[in-house]
Amino acid sequence: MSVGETASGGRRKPRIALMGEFSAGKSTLSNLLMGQRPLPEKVTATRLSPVWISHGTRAPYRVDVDGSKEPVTLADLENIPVEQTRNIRLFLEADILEVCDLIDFPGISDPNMSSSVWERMLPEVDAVIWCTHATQAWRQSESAVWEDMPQAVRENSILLITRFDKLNTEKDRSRVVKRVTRETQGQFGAIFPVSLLQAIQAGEDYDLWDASGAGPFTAHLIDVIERLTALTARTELPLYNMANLSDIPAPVAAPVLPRRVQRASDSGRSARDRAPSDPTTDDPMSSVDRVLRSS
Ligand SMILES: Nc1nc2c(ncn2[C@@H]2O[C@H](COP(=O)(O)OP(=O)(O)OP(=O)(O)O)[C@@H](O)[C@H]2O)c(=O)[nH]1
Ligand SMILES: [Mg+2]
Repeated sequence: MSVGETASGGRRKPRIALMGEFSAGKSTLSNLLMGQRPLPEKVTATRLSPVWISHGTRAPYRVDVDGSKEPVTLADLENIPVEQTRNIRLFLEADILEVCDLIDFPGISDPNMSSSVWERMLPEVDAVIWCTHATQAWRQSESAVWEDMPQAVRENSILLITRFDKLNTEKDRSRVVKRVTRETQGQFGAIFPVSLLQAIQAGEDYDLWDASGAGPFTAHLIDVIERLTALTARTELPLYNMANLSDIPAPVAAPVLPRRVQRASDSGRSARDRAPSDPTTDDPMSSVDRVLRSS
């Protein structure tokens, strides 16, 4: 699929990539946001092409580097030839996919995989949720990749310090957040520490959900999607292809936001009214979905 082309033929949705080092929690996060677990979450690095996930019921397929398409099965994702595959297209009926596409990237510095496997997908991207391991946060390899990211993408991106439960003392936690904040100054729209493990375990417990970091993060994510929706209404070209947001043509008319992307706070309901969900039950409503629904 070429840059700017939409799966449905309609106006395209913002495309949010999940990026970072291997095992940082990219696939776990994609699954958490979708409230379903189609992507493998592995202790060891997975060798998987970028998985571009959109709303719908179409059968999955792979897009070869030459542009040809071929049906694939979910159970067989890990046997798809990585170097020859541009991306895997997956269609699911998760609520979050009604307002954005998610692209689950492979780890950035897998020695067994050429970086072109993920680099060739970058021009499709509007924003990134970058997952960095709390115990080795913001390595040189991560900062090197981020340095090359256009400002238009950076300012709409979120840095998630994942696996935060692996830091045992308050002193360690505060030190990591301070250092990463200092080292990435001005390079992300926002930074959040999060334990995806605790977010999954939180179930319907709001206090645990907020304490995991997932509450503040998902509230911010809704703001980002709202902003991106306004931007992508003005251009078919993904923001990666813009040096600056000022390159986007001015709006002809104020974009009309889908109801689901309206701020949750507009409804006058507090975060406490919005229940997180447990992706371990096959409930298709993820935490973000519920926040969107409550608007
Ligand atoms: N303790 C803890 N484990 C986590 C957390 N997030 C993810 N994990 C675990 O880390 C492992 C790797 O997670 P994935 O989601 O597969 O990581 P990934 O970034 O997609 O990894 P690759 O696709 O291989 O690059 C899995 O075993 C997850 O359960 C977290 O916040 N805390
Ligand atoms: Mg993964």
